[in-house]
Amino acid sequence: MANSTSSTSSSVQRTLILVKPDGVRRGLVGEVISRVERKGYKVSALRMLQADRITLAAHYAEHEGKPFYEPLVEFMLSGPIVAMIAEGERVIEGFRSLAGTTDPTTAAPGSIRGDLARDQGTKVVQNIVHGSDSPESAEREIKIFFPNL
Ligand code: DAT
Ligand code: MG
Repeated sequence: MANSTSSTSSSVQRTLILVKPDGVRRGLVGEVISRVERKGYKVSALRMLQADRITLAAHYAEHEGKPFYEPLVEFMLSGPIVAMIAEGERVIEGFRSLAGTTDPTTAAPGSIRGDLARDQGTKVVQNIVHGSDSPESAEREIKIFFPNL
């Protein structure tokens, strides 16, 4: 078989997940990890860190110049974050689905953002988690937070 259902082709992926400062402050690290694990993905690396501006500028390069960019960086500097790598078939879209859409007000109930976050009236949306949005982003972002992996 030459298509994607071939038993010899592999769609195992890696994605970068961040629990943002709001998630850490609210004690939701375990909840996020638990949802990732219950879905069946493997957490293959995990670290807690205080991000710095250089790291965040690299991570959020695509958003530089947008109105929410500075508030986003300030928010991400406001406390420790947890970075992890999750692995599994189609984990990139799978985790984006677990996370829910960007705006927590309308993110689907059942998703991390839909269940656990809401608009706080801040300039930047605070929505608990980050998840890579493509294989290219995933590999780029993993290198930023896990340079040896
Ligand atoms: P996502 O995190 O769903 O991939 P994104 O990459 O477009 O969303 O944006 C990064 C973060 O910036 C997002 O999680 C929350 C914040 N954000 C995005 N768009 C915003 C907006 N229009 N106003 C305020 N904050 C925003
Ligand atoms: Mg994004």
